[in-house]
Amino acid sequence: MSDQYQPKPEHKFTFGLWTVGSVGRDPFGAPVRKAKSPVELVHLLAEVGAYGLNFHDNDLIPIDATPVERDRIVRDFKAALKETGLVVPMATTNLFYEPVFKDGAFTSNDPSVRAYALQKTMNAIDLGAEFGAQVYVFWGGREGVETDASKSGLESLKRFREALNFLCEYNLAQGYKLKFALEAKPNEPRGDLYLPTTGAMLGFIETLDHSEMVGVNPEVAHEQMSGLNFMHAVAQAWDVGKLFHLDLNDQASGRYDQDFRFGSVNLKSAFFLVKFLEDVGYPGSRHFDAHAYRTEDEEGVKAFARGCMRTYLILKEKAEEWNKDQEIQGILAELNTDQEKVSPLLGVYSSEKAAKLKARSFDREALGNRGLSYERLDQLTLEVLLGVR
Ligand code: GCO
Ligand code: MN
Ligand code: MN
Repeated sequence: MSDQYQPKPEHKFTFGLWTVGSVGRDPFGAPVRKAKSPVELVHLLAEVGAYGLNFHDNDLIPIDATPVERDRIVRDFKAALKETGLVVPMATTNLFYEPVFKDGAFTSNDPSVRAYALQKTMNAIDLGAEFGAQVYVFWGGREGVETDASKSGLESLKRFREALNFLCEYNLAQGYKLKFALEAKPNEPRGDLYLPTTGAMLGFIETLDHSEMVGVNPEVAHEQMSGLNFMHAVAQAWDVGKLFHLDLNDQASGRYDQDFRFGSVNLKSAFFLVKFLEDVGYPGSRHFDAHAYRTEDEEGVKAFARGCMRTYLILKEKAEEWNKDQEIQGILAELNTDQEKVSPLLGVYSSEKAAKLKARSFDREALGNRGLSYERLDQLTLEVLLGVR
């Protein structure tokens, strides 16, 4: 095993406590693995070489814990982090598990539920800040409907906006400087979830009072569930300075939310994603929001976690190879040459450019006849990935 695929802190690999902590329960079957305490999970993640971990409030503190229990758990958890050197870059709130949230949290019709959701989130933000989190994720787990008879789509957006505006002010008032990252998902566990894609979230963010504080947390599986190209969503978020965090996993299109090991299904998509993140120098966590197959025991969970990180690092190496490959770069250079020296007419508008462009004649047929070599380019990409270049 080559050492270059060993995870190191500089790679910023993180896992949710709920990911390696998953006991393998699903709608059809009971848990298959024993629940581990947060402290045990810290040690498991340290053993496999992760840099950090993230949690929902109730992954760490049971919802009915007394203040004394809370303090003890926080103390033990901090000690485990100190011992292992693991950090907590992101935290979030569980606003989906308890029956009180069966019809959503911030978008519930019931003002008491909306108020409770705000209270729970402020407490969870305090908890995240106490552990030094810099990013706070909002996944609207049950912000949605089964029937549109139940809630107004417009009113729900207003309620969600109102809650985020409130919490942005709270973040400012407490001096936490957290960045908020909104995570989109098209459906599951609700029939339809509001703001189903990263693009929808990016549009919504611009309507917030403190839009500068709010970005996105795109998840591979969630865009792929919608049949979308994940890397394109990530590129759009990056382009507008909103890629605050991201959830890596994998998923076959059109299925339930599978949360598979990173790279295990759509290898080529995973490759272009890693290449994008590395090429632009994305500075944030490489967070895995996935879990081991239900067939696995503890060793399988470790193999799953190691596999996520190892695949990322292998793909990172492949991206470097791809970038250095002479034939690939030759094709790209050829495709981008300005054969007819028209570049000066592009870019920022001027009346002269417009006039010159209108006066110019283009050989439409010749342009249309040009072969683009994308077949060769894609085959070369596959050969880089398959290790035969
Ligand atoms: C899911 C989501 C969650 C969130 C997590 C953090 O489909 O269940 O991806 O795992 O990412 O709740 O907000
Ligand atoms: Mn998910
Ligand atoms: Mn997620």
